[in-house]
Amino acid sequence: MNKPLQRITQTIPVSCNKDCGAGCPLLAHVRAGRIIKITNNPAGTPYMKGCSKGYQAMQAAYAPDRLLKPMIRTGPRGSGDFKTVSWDEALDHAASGLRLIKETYGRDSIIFLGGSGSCRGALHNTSSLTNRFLNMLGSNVKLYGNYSSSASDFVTPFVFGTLEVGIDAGTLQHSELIILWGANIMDTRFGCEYPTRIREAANKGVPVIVIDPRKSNTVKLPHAQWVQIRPGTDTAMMAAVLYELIGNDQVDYPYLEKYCIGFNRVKNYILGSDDNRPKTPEWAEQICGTPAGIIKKLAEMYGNAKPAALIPGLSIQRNIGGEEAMRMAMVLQAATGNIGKMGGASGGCLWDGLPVPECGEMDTADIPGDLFIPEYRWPDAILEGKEGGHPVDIKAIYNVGGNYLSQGSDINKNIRAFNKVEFSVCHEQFMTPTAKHCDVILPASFFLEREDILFPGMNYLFYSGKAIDPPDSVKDDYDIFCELSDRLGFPDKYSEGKTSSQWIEQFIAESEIADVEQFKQTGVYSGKDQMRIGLSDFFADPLKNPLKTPSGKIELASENYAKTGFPAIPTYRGMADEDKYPLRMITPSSLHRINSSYCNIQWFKDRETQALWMNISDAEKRGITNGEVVSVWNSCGKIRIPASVSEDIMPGVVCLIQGFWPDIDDDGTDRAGAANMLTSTEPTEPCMGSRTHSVTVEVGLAKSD
Ligand SMILES: Nc1nc2c(c(=O)[nH]1)N[C@H]1C(S)=C(S)[C@@H](COP(=O)(O)OP(=O)(O)OC[C@H]3O[C@@H](n4cnc5c(=O)[nH]c(N)nc54)[C@H](O)[C@@H]3O)O[C@H]1N2
Ligand SMILES: Nc1nc2c(c(=O)[nH]1)N[C@H]1C(S)=C(S)[C@@H](COP(=O)(O)OP(=O)(O)OC[C@H]3O[C@@H](n4cnc5c(=O)[nH]c(N)nc54)[C@H](O)[C@@H]3O)O[C@H]1N2
Ligand SMILES: [Mo]
Repeated sequence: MNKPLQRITQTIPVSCNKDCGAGCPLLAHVRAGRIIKITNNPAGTPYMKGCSKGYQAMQAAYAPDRLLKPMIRTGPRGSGDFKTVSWDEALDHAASGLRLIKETYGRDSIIFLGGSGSCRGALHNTSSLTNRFLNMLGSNVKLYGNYSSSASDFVTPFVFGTLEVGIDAGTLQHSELIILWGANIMDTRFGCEYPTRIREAANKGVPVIVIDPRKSNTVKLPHAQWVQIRPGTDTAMMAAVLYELIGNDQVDYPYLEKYCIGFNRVKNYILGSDDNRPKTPEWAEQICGTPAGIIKKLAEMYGNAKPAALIPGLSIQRNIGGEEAMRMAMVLQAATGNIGKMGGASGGCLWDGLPVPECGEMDTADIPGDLFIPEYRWPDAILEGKEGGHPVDIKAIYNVGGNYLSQGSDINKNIRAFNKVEFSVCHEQFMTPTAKHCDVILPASFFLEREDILFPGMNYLFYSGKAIDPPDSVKDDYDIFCELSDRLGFPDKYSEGKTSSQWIEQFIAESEIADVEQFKQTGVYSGKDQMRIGLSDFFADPLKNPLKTPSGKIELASENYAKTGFPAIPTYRGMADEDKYPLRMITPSSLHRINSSYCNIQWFKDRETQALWMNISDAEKRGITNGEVVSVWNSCGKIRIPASVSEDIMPGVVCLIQGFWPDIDDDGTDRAGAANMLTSTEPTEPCMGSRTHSVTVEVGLAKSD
């Protein structure tokens, strides 16, 4: 006899479409149309493991505060006063608003904010779908760079001539030493394989050195060693490590000769031949707050271990001079001969650092243009416009897959920018602070509610099936854009007459996947080689396969880089003059959120309380005890939250985990602990990217209300 339908559990392969390297292969267990649990997908390798965000994703899909109906704003921006309307009314309103802006101010007056919401999909990709739409509308103004990796993306081609400098995570099984330099891999994930691979190495007894101002969860790995460092001073410590390697004769000169140019110029800087200031561990101790003896020990371990993988987090480049920290990490891996070797690494960003299997994806229909604004400075561009030297006057915001009133630096400035534009549209799943400031909100589906192909940034493709139906009145971003395109006069251009599933079929047909049925059934397609190391052709034969740098070699000194106005070699820069408050603040990510996503979801909220991490000595100086409510302030803003006082963070540094939506009271104080109340939009140069870890603050006991 057949089982009644409600007792049959189906399993459907799904894959988190999130910005943490994403693409963990998972299985949704569905009974009577509802997900009852999500587990790892056994079709993946045992190294592919999800995290709480994937296993509990249904908590977000079924959250009571999901946006279910289109809305139009009725009260002042930010008030949260909206009326629920029909889809027709909302889409008509959005289309006519955009048309009016375009006709009144020209096509280049609309800016796209967001994109990271679901940024790994071939089709349901908040970035490419929105870019395609705005390009077809004729809007030409583009944001360049991103909050994540601007400095790294900027410098890597100067050194290697390419961004493809990563490794497959499996190659770490050959490492004799892993240095996680500002990388909290166990929480701040770079895809689904790194945590298990690094844990495996640690379990085997491979030393894992974690260089971080705070005791992150990664420090809790077996045999892990925590090296404390003041934020933003990584270049200085790296220079001192190199000083030691040179002095201990642990530099691989034949390797440098064969594969690199410019080491002698770096060496002159390190030895102080140019500026009379040798970059000794004692010199670095003053800057980094790390005892010289520890720096010497680190250099000794590094010089002796072959091969060694120095893996930088993106945190080290989200700093003033973050460009140089990335370049110096590459110099270290070159000096020790660890680039291009199994078990080594390039010293560059691991993320998305190698080609992925061939597969079709949504075309953004780019149009040539020259109106570029650095993403980090979008609110400045809106507030200051052409008069302030920006290329355009922005009059409208199109927000999809972003929550920049929480995540963009300087929330107060961002609110002013949102209040200045004449029109704003948002596709969202939740009433985020950003959605609250928009004129039209269109409720969007969740990744579990639609079919897609995922690019997890490894040599894999994942298929993510539609596990559940979206709530009745919720649409996919793709369908929303199709309907708007109809209204704005390019009906067939956007969709090319295809439904979502027809696009997916097409992308798979364009892919290298031979067995489509198996791909859809298992959810996993593996590229051929899972043990790749970036630049392997070059290392196999540097003369036959030169790099795309001017010299054809790895450029540790780059004349092209010098044209940006900064030295050809990486040097330590220091903090900016305006950063005058006594404590440095870092704002890293949480295991239980992806940026600010899920910060409103009860299951995730229950697992983390926001508090300001503070060292005991800094707290004592200010008369603060553990758990007391403190004010944290600088020239950008002010927050009030409890202090968490311990030795888990080094003296002189405080830490506020990022990704809490601000809750700003009438006197302008945030009570949620939103990190970006205190960050500034002053970028690191020349990349014009984020410097959210180069922030100073003061802390004091909050006066009771
Ligand atoms: N769980 C989870 N995973 C994520 C994300 C998330 O929100 N949640 N976000 C994803 C995204 S979008 C990105 S771009 C990446 C971000 O990746 P990262 O930038 O690497 O992440 P962070 O958590 O900011 O920082 C990593 C560690 O560096 C430390 N740190 C901070 N400043 C410094 C510094 O100046 N020097 C040194 N040596 N250490 C420092 C922090 O304390 C933290 O433990 O992570 C991705 N992965
Ligand atoms: N202080 C500080 N600030 C930071 C950082 C830091 O380290 N410190 N990290 C920075 C980094 S690296 C990044 S990448 C940014 C990220 O900042 P954001 O791009 O703003 O990322 P989220 O906060 O995750 O917001 C994504 C939004 O997209 C929505 N969403 C998810 N999926 C979909 C979908 O399919 N369709 C639609 N329409 N919406 C969807 C979610 O509900 C969520 O509100 O934050 C940056 N901000
Ligand atoms: Mo990011």
